[in-house]
Amino acid sequence: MKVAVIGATGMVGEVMLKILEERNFPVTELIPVASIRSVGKTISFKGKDHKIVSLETAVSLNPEIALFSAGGETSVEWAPKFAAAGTTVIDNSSAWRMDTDKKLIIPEINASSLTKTDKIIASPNCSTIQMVMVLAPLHKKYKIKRVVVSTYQSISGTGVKAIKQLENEMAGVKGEMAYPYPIHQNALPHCDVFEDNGYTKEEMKLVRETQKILDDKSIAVTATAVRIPTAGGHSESVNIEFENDFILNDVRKLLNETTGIVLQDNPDVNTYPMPIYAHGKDDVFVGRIRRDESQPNTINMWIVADNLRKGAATNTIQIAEYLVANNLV
Ligand code: A2P
Ligand code: 11C
Repeated sequence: MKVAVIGATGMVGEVMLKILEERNFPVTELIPVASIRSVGKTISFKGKDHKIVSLETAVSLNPEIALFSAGGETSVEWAPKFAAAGTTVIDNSSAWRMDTDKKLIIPEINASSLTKTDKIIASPNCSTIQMVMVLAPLHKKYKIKRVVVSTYQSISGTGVKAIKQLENEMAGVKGEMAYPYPIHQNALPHCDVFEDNGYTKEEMKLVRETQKILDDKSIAVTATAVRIPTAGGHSESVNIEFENDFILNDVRKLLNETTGIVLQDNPDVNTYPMPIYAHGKDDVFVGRIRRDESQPNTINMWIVADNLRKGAATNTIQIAEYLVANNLV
């Protein structure tokens, strides 16, 4: 496969390259793409240097697959150009997720809906992926009525600028700010921009993308997204109300048996998911599973995943793997 990685020098792009290597994705030719600032520089892939090219050059090279992670604007403009040239685009930005003609895919859940005609495929937002990985098997068994989620999101979700801001603040150095306030020793109830309804875009992604992936508009979701000064992954406190009652140990067993989920739930020995353990891993970790004693058929849990891996690069590459395995490219 001729594979273009759009945004190859970015935080997610770099992880994409690493994962393509790790999982031995059948890359016969790699086409790394970044902004004009980076064209001509080299990146290393499988021990060899590769020259970064422009988007124009990449389209003309006719890759079979293009993995996009260079921001929404680049995807809006360029994904259709690649698709028109016959390339299958898998897009990690928010550009196409809610487009009614585009599929929003978490491979473990809904990859079977993909066909050869899907030329632009969207990968969900990081905080959505880790939550819906856990919600999907529970919805199937107990039918979800309502979800209340609060996130504790890593600064790596914002990009290099945010990591630099934290480093500067910790070193007491003045520098460019990724956030409107200090992030060191702070918590910002503000991820992405505010919408007219008073929620942030990140919060509304959790609502809209969940309903689309689970193909069920009746699931009520309400979210509060918070940025905290951690680097390894996003954490989420999730309260789920079901139509039907459950036995706690059945829930644990179901999640433990679900591919892509790791159960870390033993309070007796302080076992629960944390970003420092999820960092660098492709699984979604779930723990602190307990009955919500304030109302019937309701459960609380804590979900953690590496936002740059399963939340972004890994999910995108798993979609590509599914396409290759099923002869859809
Ligand atoms: P560059 O490194 O040349 O700026 P991050 O989200 O971590 O900041 O990374 C964004 C990625 O998207 C980088 O690889 C960046 O390249 C790339 N990028 C940003 N703007 C464009 C653009 N207009 N065309 C192509 N790539 C872009
Ligand atoms: C964050 N979820 O951590 C973001 C990063 O919609 O793809 C990715 C933004 C997106 O803030």
